[in-house]
Amino acid sequence: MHIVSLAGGIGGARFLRGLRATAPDAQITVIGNTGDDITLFGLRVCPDLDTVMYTLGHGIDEEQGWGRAKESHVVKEELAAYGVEPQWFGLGDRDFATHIVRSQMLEAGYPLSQITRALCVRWQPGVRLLPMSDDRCETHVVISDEQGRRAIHFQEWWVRLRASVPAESIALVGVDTARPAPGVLEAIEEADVVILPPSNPVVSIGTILQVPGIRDALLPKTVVGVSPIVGGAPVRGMADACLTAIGVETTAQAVLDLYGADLIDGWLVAPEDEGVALDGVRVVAGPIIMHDVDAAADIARTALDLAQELA
Ligand code: GDP
Ligand code: FO1
Ligand code: CA
Ligand code: CA
Repeated sequence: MHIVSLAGGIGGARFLRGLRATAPDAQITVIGNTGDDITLFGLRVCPDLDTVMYTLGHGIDEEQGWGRAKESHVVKEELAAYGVEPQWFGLGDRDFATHIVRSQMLEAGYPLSQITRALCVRWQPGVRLLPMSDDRCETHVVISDEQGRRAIHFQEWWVRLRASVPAESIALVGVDTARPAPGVLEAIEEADVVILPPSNPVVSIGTILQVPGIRDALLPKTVVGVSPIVGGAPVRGMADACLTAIGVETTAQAVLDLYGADLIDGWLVAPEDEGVALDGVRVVAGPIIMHDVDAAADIARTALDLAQELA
């Protein structure tokens, strides 16, 4: 069986760990969000790809959900001693090595998809991890503050400002001319089922769906999604700030409506959201909190069984 999954960072990665556990014989292709990517200190950082790679490769800082386990921050301290900005983004020493390898390969002319494959040789994530696109396309957020109305990189809004300044709009810069990375459309075409993990519906899944060709390729497929919103709030993080920015309520219903019945065939919600409904979509209520790998595997199993039933 071939499963395609779209994924952001922490929510996506933890779900994929469960999916891999419950479907060890399946071929899983992950299309990762690269809208969060940023160049810092001359190095290309791909937070969501790395979160998936480290989580599935047993190298993640489990508590934090991103970055490397057993991390140290000597390079960050040394950069700060030179007064080099930004100081609000915490790159660890071990993580730096990944960005050095990636940046070196980019400089040599390799596309991100090939670089990601090379990095995964070390991490052996047990899935095929593809960036949504080899073309640079980054999420920016329009805010107004004492400096006026301006667009800042998504990471500055999310990490430095903790999404506390309202986003007036969110734009994926470069998406108009971005093409799906090699293998992305082919994987969707060949997929028996498509599973959307509980990733951020705006800046993770929403970003991937904006890459020209990806959403259209998904429409004829059987797609089952897991709601990232439970009882009117994100399970973790600040996804509500992203939804508000695009005028969508923070509910499991509104996220389903946002994705639409043309895309979604099955939708898993928490027991408290069991009233959620949309014509043409099978909504199933049950536990969707990933307390640990076993819980994530149970949720992935429910999603997969539903997808196979609907396929
Ligand atoms: P990020 O890139 O690190 O922000 O991670 P993702 O985009 O993959 O996922 C973030 C989303 O996952 C947030 O909106 C959370 O509400 C959701 N999420 C995190 N943990 C869980 C969980 O255990 N269950 C569900 N249903 N959603 C979760
Ligand atoms: N998130 C933070 O909240 N603070 C950080 O300093 C930070 C550094 C960081 C470094 C590498 C990486 O792969 C991820 C990192 N993250 C950090 C997480 C990440 O940037 C965001 O949570 C996501 O991009 C939002 O999905
Ligand atoms: Ca992300
Ligand atoms: Ca469909």
